[in-house]
Amino acid sequence: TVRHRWWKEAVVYQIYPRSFQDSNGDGIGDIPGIVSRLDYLKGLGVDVVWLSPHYDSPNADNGYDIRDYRKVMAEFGGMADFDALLAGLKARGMRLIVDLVVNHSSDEHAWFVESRKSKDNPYRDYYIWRPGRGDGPPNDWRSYFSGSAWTLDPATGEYYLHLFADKQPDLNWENDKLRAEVYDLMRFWLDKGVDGFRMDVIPMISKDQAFPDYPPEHRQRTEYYHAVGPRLHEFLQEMNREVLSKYDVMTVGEAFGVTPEQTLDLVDERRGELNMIFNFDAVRLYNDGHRYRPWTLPELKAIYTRLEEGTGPRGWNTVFLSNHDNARLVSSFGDDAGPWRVPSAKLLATMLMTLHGTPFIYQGDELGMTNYPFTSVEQYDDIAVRNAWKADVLTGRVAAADFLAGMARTSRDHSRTPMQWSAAPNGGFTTAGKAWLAVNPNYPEINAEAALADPGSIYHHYARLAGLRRAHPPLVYGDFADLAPAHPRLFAYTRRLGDEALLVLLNFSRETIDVELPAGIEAGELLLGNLAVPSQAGRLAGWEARVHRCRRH
Ligand code: ISL
Ligand code: CA
Repeated sequence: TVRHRWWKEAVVYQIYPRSFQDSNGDGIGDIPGIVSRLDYLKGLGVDVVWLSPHYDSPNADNGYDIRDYRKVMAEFGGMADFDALLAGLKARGMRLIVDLVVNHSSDEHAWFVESRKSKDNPYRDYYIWRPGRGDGPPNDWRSYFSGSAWTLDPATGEYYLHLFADKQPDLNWENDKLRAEVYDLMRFWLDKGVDGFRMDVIPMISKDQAFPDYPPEHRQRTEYYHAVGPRLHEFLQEMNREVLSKYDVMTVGEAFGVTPEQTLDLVDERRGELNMIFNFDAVRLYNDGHRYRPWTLPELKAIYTRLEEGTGPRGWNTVFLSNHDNARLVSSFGDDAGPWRVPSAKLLATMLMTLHGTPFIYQGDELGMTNYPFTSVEQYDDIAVRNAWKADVLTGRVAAADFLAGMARTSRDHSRTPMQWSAAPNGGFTTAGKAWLAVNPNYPEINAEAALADPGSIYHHYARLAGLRRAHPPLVYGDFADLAPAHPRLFAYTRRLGDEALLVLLNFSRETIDVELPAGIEAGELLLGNLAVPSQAGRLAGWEARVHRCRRH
């Protein structure tokens, strides 16, 4: 039997602070802005907020490059604002998890400033330094933001490793002192009362100390090489023993490069590592290295079955299809054109909130916010886009039109445009003339004020789904079974716990379809649908989603 835990029952909402709500008119979202929106989150049915990095940072990668792990980013406010956020959430019965970015720091972190000074500096081994090979870097590892993962530092003539930007040097987890520092900074935030961590690219912290070139099978998708290094499980068990086990907290690892088969070792409750991870298979279905890849429903469904089987009763999954690193939910997995946007966004909400695992809602998806109509490279802010443009387009390797077509479907900036709060200028995000990243021009139609006023809105559908989850334990703890894995349009599944089973029916297309269920399974009472007038039993209208009691005989 599965153990009951608050974080299994929770609905999590991700806030990207730069883009959530500006309170002081500088065009940048901030913590007081978040505090002013806590009732909005409570009304949505949120239990836990995950805050993307709020730490002091020079913002080479919007806060994923941390200069001081114990300081709040000045643009976001100060520690008093952070404390007010935590208190405001707790007062409303919600919890807060923060981002832990410890595969790398900023090159402006005091440790790195010291580390690069000399080969015998006491902080030298906080980072990963190697001499070059011939005239070049130590090996063929590549940065996820284009180019080599090694940068030559003139001060000592050695290269430092950075799997991300050159301003994000990788920390050296082989060093006991570094690990002790990380555990210390974790305690700092836990002692303040935060309820856990989302851990950035955590499977990449352990590196093969031979630093070999990529094995041929991992040259394309290098994340499958960098994840799960030789000492990963040892480090995570140590972190759990030293820190996590002493608090009642939740942890979710960003498991870029971890397969469903490798997942249980990270989240098995007997092993004492993490509670859950983000598996990337679903969210990356349409995104093949910045190129759009058409995906099919049977592929998506197969991923959920594979995760169910891979994780089993002693592990736990997450459910998410968007975040600050991916394009918008409704534009990627639904249909954001005209009349289909609202029903398809509600269908996706229904799926996220009824699959087996803790659901993560990304800010703005509860409004059905869409991809931004980017047309030129200058409109993008993301370092991933800007570096790839230089590395691929300016060198003639990729045609500009192809690059832009790919980014128009996959760029991270689609999800980073500001929240659309109202029909006021800049969507009510800021009173500044200009937000740090342009607001989507569809804000007069798509905004929170309109959603709150409309009982049929996507926002209110999420709230009803959160209520349904709370009322029906099978939606949290029940097994998942896909009833029609090969069907190209229908996703039909049951969630069963003991004698109680629910049936979820989703039509991933504009066409009306017949629901073909296996013998012995029937739709019972309708608990929640996404259309004002649900279709008759046995049918689903275009993008219709329904949750029924399940009758079996
Ligand atoms: O989005 C990507 C590249 O455009 C991914 O490769 C992404 O970098 C990867 O999923 C790791 O993401 C996390 O770490 C990065 C940071 O840029 C992302 O925002 C973060 O979620 C480096 O800290
Ligand atoms: Ca601000």
